[in-house]
Amino acid sequence: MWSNLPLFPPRASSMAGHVDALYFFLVAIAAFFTVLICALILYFSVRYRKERSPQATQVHGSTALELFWTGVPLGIVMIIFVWSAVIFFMQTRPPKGSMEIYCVAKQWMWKFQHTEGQREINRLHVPVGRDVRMIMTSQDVIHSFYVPAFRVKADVLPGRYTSTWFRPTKPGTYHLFCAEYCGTDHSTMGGEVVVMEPADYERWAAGAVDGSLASEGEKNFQHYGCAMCHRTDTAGRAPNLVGAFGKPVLLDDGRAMTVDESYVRESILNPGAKIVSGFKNIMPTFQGQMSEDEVIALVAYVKALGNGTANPPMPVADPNSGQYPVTPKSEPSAVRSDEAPAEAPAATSEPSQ
Ligand SMILES: [Cu+2]
Repeated sequence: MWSNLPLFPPRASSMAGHVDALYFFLVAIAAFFTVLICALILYFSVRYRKERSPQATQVHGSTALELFWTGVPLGIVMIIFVWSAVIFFMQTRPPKGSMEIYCVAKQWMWKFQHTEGQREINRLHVPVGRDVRMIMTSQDVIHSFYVPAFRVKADVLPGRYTSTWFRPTKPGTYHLFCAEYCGTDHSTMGGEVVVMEPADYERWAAGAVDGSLASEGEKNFQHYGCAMCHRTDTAGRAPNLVGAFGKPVLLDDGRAMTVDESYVRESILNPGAKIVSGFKNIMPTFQGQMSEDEVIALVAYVKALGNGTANPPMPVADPNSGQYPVTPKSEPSAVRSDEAPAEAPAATSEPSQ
């Protein structure tokens, strides 16, 4: 019934029913008290008008009344609080096994990158019935990813990843908005989400021309010389990234944390922030040298190294000697070579798998 009301956007995600139910409850509570108070004002205005003037009885203190008008509102707001919290937790915790799509917002467009390699601007294709997790960042100011039909809205901030998720339930095309005023053309910063049948989506995603996002990250990994230190053997000057993603890691200050997208991003752009125990703070920052898109591809590659779906980095020859180091250098250089590292020859004594 409500879905036909033009005041409301279509309900096209698993979250929409929950959000609407809470919303209608809030409206119902507000309507009930509005009507109740208006009716009482009218009734008392007539009942106690001056011409009839029955004398009002003054009441001083009533424990029962105090308990009633404290207890009832308390009960109502606690219901609202618990109900909202349940929905909030549902909304902020993507189900395990969600497919992941990266998003970079900028003035004034939405860029999306699928792990299969598809890139889109202001248009997002997703399959119906799948949990979709958005991993988002901004290239400039604060934006907000808002799809009314999914009842999903999440801020997109520069300098960090934020994330949200949804499960589309109906194929169709739905509005995408930026819901945070972000400058002159904020109002044009929108697009559409196209929800497709799974088979159609597979066909669409298979059309990627440049290979997967992780394979693009692998190229960046070689290009920026990451493989010189992040080696797959124990001789590396930096942690081995194979199998690292999603696992706990011990830092040199004794803290433990899980390797997630935000940690990988921070380690690229601010490498000294969280050093893995047993390693030195020698990595140069790539802040200002890599675009958010390149960082995202690297994050996707490190993630794929974590679950074994990507090729491990190829060993890279030492730029000075041309040799493949077998022992860690005693005084590692803190300066990155600006030249792209040499391609590794096919035959090598290093373990390459
Ligand atoms: Cu915006």
